[in-house]
Amino acid sequence: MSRLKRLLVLLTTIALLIGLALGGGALWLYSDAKVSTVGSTGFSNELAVPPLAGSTVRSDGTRVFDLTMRAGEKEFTTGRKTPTWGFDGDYLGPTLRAERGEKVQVRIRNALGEESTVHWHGMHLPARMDGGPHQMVAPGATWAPSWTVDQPAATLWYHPHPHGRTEKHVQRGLAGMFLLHDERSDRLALPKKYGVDDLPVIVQDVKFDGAKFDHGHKTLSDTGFLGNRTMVNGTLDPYKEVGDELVRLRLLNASTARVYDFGFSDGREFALIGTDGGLLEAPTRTDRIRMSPGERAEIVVRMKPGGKTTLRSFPDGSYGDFWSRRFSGGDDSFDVLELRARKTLRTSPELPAELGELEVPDGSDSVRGRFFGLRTSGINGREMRMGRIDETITRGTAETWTVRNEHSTPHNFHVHDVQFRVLEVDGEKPPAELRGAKDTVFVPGNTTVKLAMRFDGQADPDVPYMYHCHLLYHEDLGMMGQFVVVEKGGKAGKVRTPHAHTGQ
Ligand SMILES: [Cu+2]
Repeated sequence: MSRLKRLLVLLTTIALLIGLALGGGALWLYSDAKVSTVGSTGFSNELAVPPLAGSTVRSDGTRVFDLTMRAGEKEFTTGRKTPTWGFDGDYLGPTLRAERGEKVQVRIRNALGEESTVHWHGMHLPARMDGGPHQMVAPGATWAPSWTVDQPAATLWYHPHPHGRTEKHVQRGLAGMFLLHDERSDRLALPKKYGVDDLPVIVQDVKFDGAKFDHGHKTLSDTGFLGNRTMVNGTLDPYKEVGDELVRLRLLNASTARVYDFGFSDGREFALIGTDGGLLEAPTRTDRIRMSPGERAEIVVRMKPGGKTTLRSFPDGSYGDFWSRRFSGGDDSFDVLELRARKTLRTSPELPAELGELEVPDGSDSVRGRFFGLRTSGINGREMRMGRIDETITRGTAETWTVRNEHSTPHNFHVHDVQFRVLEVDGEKPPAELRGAKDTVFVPGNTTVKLAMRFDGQADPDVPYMYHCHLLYHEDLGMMGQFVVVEKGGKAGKVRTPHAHTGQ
């Protein structure tokens, strides 16, 4: 063989080997990306139920809660102490409960070594009480926002919102539920014994490296952290014994990037009774509910005496191409929570045919539209800037927002202060699970949603609310924008660069 020929053979062989290695690597990454705990979960731990937060009522009627953000450690597995953060306890926080019309105040003490915030996700309240990145709480300081609850009964939640560090703060354990009830919900024959037939179900995916959390992002995953197992209310492999025929689960996806498609292992149907912003007008029967990070759903499941069923998250092939689906968790499945019914069950009344009243506008009185194009690099081509107001909205008006995911990476969209109605998904009427009041909506790759919302709170030209992708890695990267609500004819003020609140 000539020298040239030998060289060609050598180069071809090298190219082939590199090709094989790359192909093999891609194949390995592809198959390694899929996670399932279905059938391999022992359900050996009794589900923890976050305690109801204590409160005092001041002479003016204000209900006052106290919460302390602090570091701790928790034995998720016996004998292994994991460094964590929590509100009052080691991990997560107590469940706050208040009634519509009540004035509430929450005194947040920051006993962490770094500044953070607490945002009231889903709550309708003045911008300066919102707990976004403009209301930082310095280490050692106490921040005490107060507002009047003025929205229907709902399953809301609270979590930190420091700009650029939200993923870390939530992952370490800072999250809790905030339940609202009202006269109407009090009258309805729904399961409502907290921790008995009305269960908070805070779902998070986790990964451990020995005793410690492993918060690393997987290669090729562009949505953020994806764990290899799930826990509920901070309990790994959880089971819950139930003694009622009907059990209400208040599902909260408190994961930072993972989308779940919940159903039951035996395929049983359940009633969906509420979404982010409260009760639906009527229960709707289904066997699946898809939830992206930050979303809530209230479902009611019927148990048989002595029966068992498992809340499972199923693979969801309905979003993204096969590549992005695999690397954003769409092919994964989890056994999340086992429900074990006692041999004798208390009889539950049938679900009411009518539930809540939707207070979200239907788009017919929208005075203007806005467009939000989503890409991981930013919204409408811009990265979040703390000192820039992106949108100025007139108080008392309704608007229609069109949100388009402009590439194949999954995103979702959360708007502070308001609840919205999903008018359309890709031009079609939305599925039943999106027909209630929402504050967070999944926006799969190359999908467009239309949302109608009304801004009827206090005007404040100087303090913005946020809208953003609630996949926390994306949010931290700057997939977020700011809006102010002003009186008619008003202008956005000047947003001050925030100083951490240091009041005691
Ligand atoms: Cu996103």
